[in-house]
Amino acid sequence: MPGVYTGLMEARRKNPLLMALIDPEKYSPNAAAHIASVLDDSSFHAILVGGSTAIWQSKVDDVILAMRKETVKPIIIFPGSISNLSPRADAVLFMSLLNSDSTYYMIDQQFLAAPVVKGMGLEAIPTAYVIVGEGGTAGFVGRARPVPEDRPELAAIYALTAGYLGFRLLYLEAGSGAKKPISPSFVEIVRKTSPIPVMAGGGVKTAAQVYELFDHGADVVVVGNVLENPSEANKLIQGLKALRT
Ligand code: 1GP
Repeated sequence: MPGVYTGLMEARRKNPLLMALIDPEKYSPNAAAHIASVLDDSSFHAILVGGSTAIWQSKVDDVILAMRKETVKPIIIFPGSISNLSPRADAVLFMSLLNSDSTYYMIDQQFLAAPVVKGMGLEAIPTAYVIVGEGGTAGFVGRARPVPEDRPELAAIYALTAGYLGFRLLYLEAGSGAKKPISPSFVEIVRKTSPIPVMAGGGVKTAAQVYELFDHGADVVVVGNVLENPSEANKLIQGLKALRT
């Protein structure tokens, strides 16, 4: 059986990828189970679980266990901190926040987390995390020096750096609940330089926005907040059905 990263990259050869972000602070196990069953019958390729603030681990375990019963899609931790880890997941985006002013978010927390990830048996997917624009809570908590929205060439240099350092994904983050997503032209400029697949997330609400980011080269688009509103989530999922071919 291929690993999670390998499986996703195989899927990427056919279509760009969609990932749903579930923040365990915002979902009860029942609500998480419900959204997982909806996502299981959708074009989404994987479910990310995490948020920017700390959370106790048993809550993360409960949310993942509840989702596990409803979906066969890979469940990947998107950690805000070491407390977001859970052995119930399939993998973890083992992230370094490259444009943080603090070594804590670049390497210190990863140092603390590495033995835990190993002990939990999680597949670690080396991911370079770069905050763009307003950056939201992730930018605030992570002490980021966000890349200005009109300077995509700086993010392209981060992409090159991340590739040379051996990261396997680059995540461009506008911040959860951002007023607008990272612009498609920004993603396009980064993608032209990036030696590794580019993820974009933060503020994506509609299928049209997802398609636009895909058209401009995003390998992965992440949506989170919009899934918390059942009617908006349904509209988004229906609008993305064309990806299922
Ligand atoms: C946040 O990029 C993700 O880390 C998703 O953002 O919640 O705004 O969709 P939204």
